[in-house]
Amino acid sequence: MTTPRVGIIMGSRSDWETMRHAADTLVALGVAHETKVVSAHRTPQRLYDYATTAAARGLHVVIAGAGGAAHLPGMAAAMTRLPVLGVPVESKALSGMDSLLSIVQMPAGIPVGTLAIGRAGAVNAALLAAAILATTDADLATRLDAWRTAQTDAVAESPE
Ligand code: RP5
Repeated sequence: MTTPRVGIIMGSRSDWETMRHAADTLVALGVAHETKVVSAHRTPQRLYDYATTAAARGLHVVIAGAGGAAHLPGMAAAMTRLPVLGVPVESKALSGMDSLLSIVQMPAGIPVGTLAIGRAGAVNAALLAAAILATTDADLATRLDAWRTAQTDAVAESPE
């Protein structure tokens, strides 16, 4: 078993429909990762245990997705020095604006790298995590470059 280098956490199983895109992207790039439901308000002890042991367990980056009053990324960031990338999950009531503002407006001192609302944010969080790891992993850098080249090649010139 390869030690996970990226931890994907989310506040609820209902977030998986969004966060699975982060996991799928890491699979495509060959980045070992783990996924877990960790709620800041429903399972605070699970969050404490996860965040305070993340670095020692070998994780390098944490991707945290949550919706509504989305304090999971900020709380996780408060308890680990690892980079935390926050994904605002699209909420029913406010279309994810609540999630976005909850995650992005961190007071100075504890940063959360905030991505876009929904699937785009989940995909980009994984790409950003891979880019961070690629600074010290030449093989992954090659795979990431190839992924981007494939994306470029897939863009048709004609709209029809
Ligand atoms: C947050 O509340 C979760 O991140 C989720 O986006 C939202 C709703 O959770 P459920 O009521 O669907 O479990 O904690």
